[in-house]
Amino acid sequence: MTSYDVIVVGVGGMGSAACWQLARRRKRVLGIERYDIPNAMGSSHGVNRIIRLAYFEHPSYVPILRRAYELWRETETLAGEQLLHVTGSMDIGQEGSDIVQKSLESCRLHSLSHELLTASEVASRYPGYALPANYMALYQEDGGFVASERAIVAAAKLALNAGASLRARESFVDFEPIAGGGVRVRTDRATYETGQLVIAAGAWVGELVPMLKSLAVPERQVLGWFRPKIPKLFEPGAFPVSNLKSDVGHFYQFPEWNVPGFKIGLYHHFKEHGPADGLSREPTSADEDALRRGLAAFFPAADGDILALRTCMFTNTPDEHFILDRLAECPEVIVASPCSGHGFKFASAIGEILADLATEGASKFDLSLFALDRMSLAKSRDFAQS
Ligand code: PYC
Repeated sequence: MTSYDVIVVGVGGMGSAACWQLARRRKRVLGIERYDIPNAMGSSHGVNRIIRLAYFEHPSYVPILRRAYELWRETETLAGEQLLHVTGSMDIGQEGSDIVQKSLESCRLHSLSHELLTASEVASRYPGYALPANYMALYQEDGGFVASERAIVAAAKLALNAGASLRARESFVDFEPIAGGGVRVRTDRATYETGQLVIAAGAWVGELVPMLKSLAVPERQVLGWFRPKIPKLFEPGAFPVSNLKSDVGHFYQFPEWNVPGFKIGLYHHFKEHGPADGLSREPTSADEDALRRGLAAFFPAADGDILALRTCMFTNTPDEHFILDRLAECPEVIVASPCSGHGFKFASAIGEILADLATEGASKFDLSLFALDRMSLAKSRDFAQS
């Protein structure tokens, strides 16, 4: 039976980075992916994902984000391709809103340069934004986006070049601890032995690790690209990425890049939950209408013809923080990646954290926010049923 130092299940954003970080340490690593590398079934396709430092979700993410920026830069140097594009980022809400306050808290705690802008200041700097007068924005200059599909390709190639084995179209079936240490991993094609098992299976994690079913719930998400009526307002130099919380939804948006159209998403779109393979990948006119509500309210100059709609998956935890921990029942198994829709930007750093956990037994980052035991199972059952 073939044996490895580490097997990584899921070669998407986190898994590809983990495979590379392990292979560059000269570990025998196998990455297993049930679809293709890359693919359009998971959580990272649709061209790009936002990256930002002023983290309104929690200030504890900021040190990991700083490392993620460094590693994205290293990845692009080694891959010979720009992956991280800095446009500046804005967190936008009504005056006194949580999103702006929490983003400000992260900036102050971590000494991040930032500016608070009124709606009219935003309009004069970035005229693609048409915010109501009672809105304000926190601008942070380091925000931007990562070319997510290309980043997976880059990490997978670096992993292969450093000696990793990657196998696509192979499905994980189950694992069992081996008496005396290690884990036996069964797939639909083979059985392997490994010292450590990293499960970075995104929206499939709850199916692969049944105890996580109620803690990591897949959700259908839709991204839309629309033809701007005034294209120059939505070019990367003219339009910072943003998260905008409003009475009509939490929208997130990008300048036009790489494919035609201004890109917008509605966070927790229609709150459609279910098994990852059961959620429809087919976009509908109702999906388009939901995104157009954001265009009409805040980006009227981008409210042109529809150019593309893509579905992807979120994997939500009850408190929307990540899971990055070992399984108490089998400590050789490390789980990563239920990221509640905001994880891709971290993939470069999470790859390194997973490699540190698998090879050193610890990370230099405080991972307590991501520990499994923070979530009581009773609460999570309520969450799974809601
Ligand atoms: O991290 O800014 C973000 C984001 C918005 C929607 C999904 N992720």
